[in-house]
Amino acid sequence: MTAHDAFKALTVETLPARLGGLEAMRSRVGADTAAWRVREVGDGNLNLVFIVEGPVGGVVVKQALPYVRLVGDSWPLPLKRSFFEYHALTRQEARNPGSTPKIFHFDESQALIVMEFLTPHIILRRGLIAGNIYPKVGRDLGVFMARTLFRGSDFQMETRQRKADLALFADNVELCDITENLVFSDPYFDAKLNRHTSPQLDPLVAELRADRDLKVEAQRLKHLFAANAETLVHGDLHTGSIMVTDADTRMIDPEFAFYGPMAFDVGMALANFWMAFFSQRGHEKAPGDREAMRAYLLDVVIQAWSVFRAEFSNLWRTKRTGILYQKSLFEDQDDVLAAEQALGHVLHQLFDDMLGFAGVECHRRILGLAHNADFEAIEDTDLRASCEAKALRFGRHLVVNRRNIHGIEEVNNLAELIEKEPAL
Ligand code: SR1
Ligand code: MG
Repeated sequence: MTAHDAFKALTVETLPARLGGLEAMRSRVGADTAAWRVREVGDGNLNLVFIVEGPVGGVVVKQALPYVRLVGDSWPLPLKRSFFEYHALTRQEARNPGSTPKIFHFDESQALIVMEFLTPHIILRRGLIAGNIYPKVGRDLGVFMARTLFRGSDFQMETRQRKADLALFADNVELCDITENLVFSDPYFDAKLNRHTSPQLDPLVAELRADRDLKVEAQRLKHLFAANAETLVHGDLHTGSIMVTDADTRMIDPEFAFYGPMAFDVGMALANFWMAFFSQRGHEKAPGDREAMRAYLLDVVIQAWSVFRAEFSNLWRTKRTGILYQKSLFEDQDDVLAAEQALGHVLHQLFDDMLGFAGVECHRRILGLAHNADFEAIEDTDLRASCEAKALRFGRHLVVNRRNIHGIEEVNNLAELIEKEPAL
């Protein structure tokens, strides 16, 4: 394919002929395309994903479609999201080596990326639903968030370069628009594409949609999301965007990347562990048999947040080379305490904002268009609704009361209390 070929979606049948000439494929899969085995494995909301295996090895081919896969061609979506995913992956890899799949080839006109086939990794969300414990994930996630978020910001980056990057990613308008609507607005009114477990959740949904404080706070968070171009965020960092083994953690799918608030990635990521926590009751085969899993999930939250804080603080002290909180004003004047005081303010604000973003993420996964399998896989709808109701109440508390919460343990205590109470 040349750079100017018109876009055409790949199929299992056409992929070998269309990609068989690429050195990136031949060297990693094998030169004889007749020996390639191609599977379409994408079950996400937006794209096609193929695993291609052959005598030499395997790769993943991800291709964007010109519409939202979850909804169909009635919702067009530009192919350029693949360009943003490619550029986000290269930046994340540079900022935290080994944390993303390796990229072997990018074709902008075909909106496709050939990348490392991560095996035996599985999508973290699936593992958590199955009740698996991954010992490294909290730590790895904390490090990833601290490094990518700090290093893409004016805390570290040379400001001309950061502004150029900000301009590059500013064109990811349509993906931002999805988040702006699906996360921050649709859950709070009767939007067309919304759905929820009905009739069980109907009274609670009506209560939340009539909750003035909640709606105002959700819009303040949307304001922050849209107006605070602080760093290059992943933009969709949930447990479906993380692939794991016991020993390895990789972050995938940053097609929603743009310059936004640091706290957005952290809040979205932690919210998905809290939702996994609230969903566990629905996956029990015998009463209480997910107790250890619940404890593990809260522990991941503690680990991810404390490692994030520690690594962020380490970068603050050793790599603060950008235009913000210059060392020339603080350390260079022998005023280390001032630098520490400023760090405290930054982390405090980040914590408050993170809780707010976590709260709206809980709401949108239960009330909006894009639900998560943690709850959807619970077949008994009464049981599912009871798990979801707890996550909704938890989310409401985070959004509305976030400024009066003083530590991550307090949030986990609240989650435990809500989880034990009757929900509906
Ligand atoms: C229409 S896209 C719905 C959701 O899928 C993606 O993974 C993002 O989370 C988005 O909000
Ligand atoms: Mg995705």
